[in-house]
Amino acid sequence: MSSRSEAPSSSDAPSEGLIETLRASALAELGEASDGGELDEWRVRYLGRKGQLTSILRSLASLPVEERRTVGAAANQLRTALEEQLQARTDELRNALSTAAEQLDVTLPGRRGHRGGLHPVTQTIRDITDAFAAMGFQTVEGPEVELERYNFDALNIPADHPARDLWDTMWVESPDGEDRSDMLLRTHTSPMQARVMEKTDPPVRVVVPGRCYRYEATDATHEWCFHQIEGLAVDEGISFADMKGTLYEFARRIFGSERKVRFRVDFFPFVEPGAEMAIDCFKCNGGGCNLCKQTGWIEILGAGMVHPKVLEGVGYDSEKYTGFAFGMGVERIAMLRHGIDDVRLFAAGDLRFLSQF
Ligand code: YSA
Repeated sequence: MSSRSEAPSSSDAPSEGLIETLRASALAELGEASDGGELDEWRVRYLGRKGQLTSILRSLASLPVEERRTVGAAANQLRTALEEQLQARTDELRNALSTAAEQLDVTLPGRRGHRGGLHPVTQTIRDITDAFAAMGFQTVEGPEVELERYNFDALNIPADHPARDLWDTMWVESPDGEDRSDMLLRTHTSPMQARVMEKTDPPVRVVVPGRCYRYEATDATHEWCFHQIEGLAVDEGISFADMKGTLYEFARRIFGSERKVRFRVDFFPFVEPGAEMAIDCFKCNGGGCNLCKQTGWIEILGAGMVHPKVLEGVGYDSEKYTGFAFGMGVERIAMLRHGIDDVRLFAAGDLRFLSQF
């Protein structure tokens, strides 16, 4: 509240003028009181035992009889008026408060908060690495900006080898714009084979999830940036049968025990022999449909026995140690598991798509 009137001093003889002055200041201050505490202070200031109006009423006795009658009537009339105004202001503030309370309806049901979730590619990576962890494979990660040496040379893919055409490459420039020519965005996760073996003596059992990049046009099954999971097992006496058993078990855990698995010969310069693995199409159960391009089979990964040159390149004795390796596309597997028909949906950032997983 702003201005407050002084209490009438003993030298101020009660008069009708003084009462009118008091009425004006009391009503102005009452209008400014905005809560119960301020109303109570106001009441004490004007109507309390030592309040300003009470003091006037007490000092009426000192007035001559005629004056006492008129001034006393005015003071009593002011007391009644102030009491009524106090009640009115109290009601007014109470109503304002209850209106605000009505606007906040605490009985309404709460608004559901948005709950985040894992991206379907992340979920698929976790499911696959968990399946391999149960078979003794450790998960490791490696650089996405890779040296040409690991991406190609260490994998038995020399500069003039036609297999380099399979992996259209994004080469990396140094910050000053110079072409580094020996650095690239890895085209597959296979460079981690040599990186892991250089640092580890056999036995080796690892899976390597991560992003890969290829300079190619995108379509429903090809992205320029996608994920692979590499697998590598090297030890004494590892055979093709171990590879098949491991990959069968992976397929059973990820796609269910009712799926059939097919191996066929394939070529990769860093394996000998090489294979591709397919599962029977779960949409048509192998009968042939648009999903499996009428073949009844869906290819899910490339694999093979690690080429002796790759083992020797990292200093392993290829007479003593053998191993198998494989590489699978994570988006393609997620597409198969969830019936998604376009790989580009994964990176489009559309919550209508992502919130389904
Ligand atoms: C083969 C033998 C081994 O011993 C180890 C690994 C491999 C795999 C090899 N490094 C490789 O990259 N083969 S691949 O070019 O055929 O790709 C493997 C998988 O990645 C494909 O089956 C597919 O699922 C996925 N892929 C490839 N290009 C893709 C893609 N997914 C989305 N977009 C693309 N552009």
